[in-house]
Amino acid sequence: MRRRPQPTRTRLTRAVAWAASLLLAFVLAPAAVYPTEARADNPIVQHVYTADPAPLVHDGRVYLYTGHDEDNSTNYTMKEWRVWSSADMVNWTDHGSPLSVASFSWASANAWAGQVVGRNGKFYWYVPTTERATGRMAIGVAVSDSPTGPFRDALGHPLVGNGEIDPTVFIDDDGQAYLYWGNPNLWYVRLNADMISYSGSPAKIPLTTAGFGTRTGDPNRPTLFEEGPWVYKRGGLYYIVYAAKCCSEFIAYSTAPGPTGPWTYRGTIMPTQGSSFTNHPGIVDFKGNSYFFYHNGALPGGSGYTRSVGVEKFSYNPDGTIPTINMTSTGAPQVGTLDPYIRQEAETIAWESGIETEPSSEGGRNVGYTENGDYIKVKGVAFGAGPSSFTARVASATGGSAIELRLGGPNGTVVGRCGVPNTGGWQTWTTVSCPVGGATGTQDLYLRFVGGSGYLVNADWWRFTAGAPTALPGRPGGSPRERGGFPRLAP
Ligand code: FUB
Repeated sequence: MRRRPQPTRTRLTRAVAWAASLLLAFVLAPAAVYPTEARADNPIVQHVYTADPAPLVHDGRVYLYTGHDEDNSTNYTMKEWRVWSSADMVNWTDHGSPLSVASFSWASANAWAGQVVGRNGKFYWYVPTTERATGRMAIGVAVSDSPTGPFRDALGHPLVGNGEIDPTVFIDDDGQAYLYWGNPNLWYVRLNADMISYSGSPAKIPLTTAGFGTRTGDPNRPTLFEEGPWVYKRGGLYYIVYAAKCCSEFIAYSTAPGPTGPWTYRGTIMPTQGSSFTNHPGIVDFKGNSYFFYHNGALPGGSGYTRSVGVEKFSYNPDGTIPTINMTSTGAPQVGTLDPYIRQEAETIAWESGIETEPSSEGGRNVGYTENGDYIKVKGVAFGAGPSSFTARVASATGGSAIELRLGGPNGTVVGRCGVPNTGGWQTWTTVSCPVGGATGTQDLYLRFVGGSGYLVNADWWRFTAGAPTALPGRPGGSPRERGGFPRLAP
């Protein structure tokens, strides 16, 4: 039997668990009275640090591409890019890392801020990374048939390289695509329809104070433009949103009547906030709302080099200007609900404490490294008239563990308890089921892992089955222990 090593938990995971235990003391006492727990949903991801958000809307989901600040990073220790997706802006599925510095044979380090755009049924990921031959930053492009990858280097060499960073790509209504990037300058070049080559030479956008505001105190950089451009068009107006001033940065924007200008400075979107000296914008419309993505240092251990991505909903002013948007810990409201009667990936998470994710031998990813009391919150689960049972795909190399199903909070009402046997290995999968009672309406669901010491349960996916409870504890069909000892049924 292959035993999974029991690595030391990351500082981030321990820190989040510590923060969660503090939170329990202050938040969960009221939660015991009020079943709907008011709970932070920013940062979007808690089990790894994330940075440099780039959202993409495709086929009813928002895909979020980020960098990954390694634990204990003290100077942009970033080896890979990550992908997340959501159908409701609060429950985010972890798709892992389909692109890394190692994906580019010509690159040596630094998985910095990129963006993915879709065209002709393919997805193109433009990233800045260090070119080994020159030691300077260059822009690479990777391609995939799926928004979640796998992505492969489209060229085998940089698309363009001049030592500057932070590519953003915009495709105009006439089909012309533009690649913009830069720090300290702001460059653009016209991309060809193949999205992996360009016409003409890179050109500088004039950084005038009328176009990009006035910076004081740095004669080399007279305007506010610093880095991280994000270009898009709305209602005939072109927007460029960017990190301004340094350091600490804030987020500003300019508008223009065309994709190359002339630009007019429009002011601040997000003031300097949030314990990170950088910030980075990404804006999309999704299901009728507008969303602003950014990063800060809000997680335990967070800083300018251990950042995490958040999202806020906003509305444009009637004249097309963008209001001031502040960072919050509550984040964007949920769009719709989550259907518990179809397969849900265990790594679809609104909030968690203590868990990590890893590649699953059955494809995709699984939740793992769970210890006693660790939990996953899934927000706004539409139980309706209520389920009769819960089914999960699990693996474990230890016995006597269970997944508790709780409502409203990690210590909330128990509506089911599914025992998890020793399956013979952490990637040896079996399906377990248990009865459920008392889960009706729309509720926040907590999957809480309980058992002895050490790692307990890996979970790949789960779903509920609708209907009145049928297999009660103590009746034929499996012992209460096998089914996890379901404690009680609600009236
Ligand atoms: O994450 C590395 C760099 O920090 C990005 O490329 C910049 O936008 C800043 O966020």
